[in-house]
Amino acid sequence: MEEIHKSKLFSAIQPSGAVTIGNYIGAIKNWVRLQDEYECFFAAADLHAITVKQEAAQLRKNTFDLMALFVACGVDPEKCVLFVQSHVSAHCELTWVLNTITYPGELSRMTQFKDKSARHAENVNMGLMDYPVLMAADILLYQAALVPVGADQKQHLELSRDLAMRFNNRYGETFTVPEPYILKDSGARIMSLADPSKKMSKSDENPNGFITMSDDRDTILRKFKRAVTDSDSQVRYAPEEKPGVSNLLTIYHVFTGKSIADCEKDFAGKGYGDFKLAVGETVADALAPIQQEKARLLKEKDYMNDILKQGAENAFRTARRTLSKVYRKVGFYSGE
Ligand code: ATP
Ligand code: LTN
Repeated sequence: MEEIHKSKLFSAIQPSGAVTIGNYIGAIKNWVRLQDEYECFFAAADLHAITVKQEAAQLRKNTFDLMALFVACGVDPEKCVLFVQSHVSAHCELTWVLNTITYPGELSRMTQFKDKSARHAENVNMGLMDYPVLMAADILLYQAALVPVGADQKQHLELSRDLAMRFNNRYGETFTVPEPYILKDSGARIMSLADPSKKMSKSDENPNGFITMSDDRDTILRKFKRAVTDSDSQVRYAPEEKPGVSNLLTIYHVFTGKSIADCEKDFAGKGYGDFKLAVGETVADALAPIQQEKARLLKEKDYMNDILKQGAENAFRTARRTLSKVYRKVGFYSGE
């Protein structure tokens, strides 16, 4: 039988805290949708996570937890390569080479670097600045054609594309130039429930701003009940004028699968109280089976460790091919 070569896809999430429904909607949910069409590589980006302070035991736990969550959300380890970034040393090795074609100015003007440097002023380190180069190495190692992420990662992906093109120009065709896959609608950027002008983020100091994938039903209902809306009382999608309500409508639309127009119709003539309760119940109902499956997987330690071991081996096989090519192109002596 003729072998069909699928295009490759790479994405990752940092094990830097509890995953939010923003991460789920902007990233994981799309991975599940794309996994049949592409040859997929998904990682827990622990090398990225240490660019801000992490507690070692917590990082280890978060990493295992994140991998169980991927599987519980429907990322199929039979179809996709699932692995921990630090298990494949090629990520650091390619980062070094890419560093030599990256200009400091390209990194110091990155929005995320500026934000995180301001938030972690006591720990502005070279890793934080080099974060986007490591991300480019992740993507380029696997010759990924597509990278599904939330809108906040767009600038980093542009750098990955620039570095791929720059390397190809300087040393000859080596890397696939990756395309971002970012949702067109507002699902690409789920906003904080407490302040709809800010993106929902797992490292927000106000836990009322985000819903995590492991929040229980009461917590979910309580957080939605407190969600910031506006002084009007119409449930209508208008992101500029009504950012809070529009964000809740987006969340409801994603978890019900109904169109935004149909979601608005569900609440015609109803007040914000009913609306927020319905959004909360919908999210709690959708998360319950994922939470149950994750709890089961966390107990299946051998099974999960096998997936990660196999994943690292498979990832390494692909990564090594690219890294050897890079080493040859830049002129490293191979002993042959
Ligand atoms: P941190 O707050 O620690 O920086 P984060 O919540 O932004 O973390 P990441 O690990 O940086 O999470 O992101 C994982 C994925 O989730 C990325 O693809 C990112 O674009 C996406 N993502 C993060 N926040 C949102 C959001 N609010 N809406 C949609 N997608 C998001
Ligand atoms: N920086 C990403 C996580 C990440 C990533 C990647 C995403 C690390 N490496 C490669 C896509 C491709 C983030 O979402 N904060």
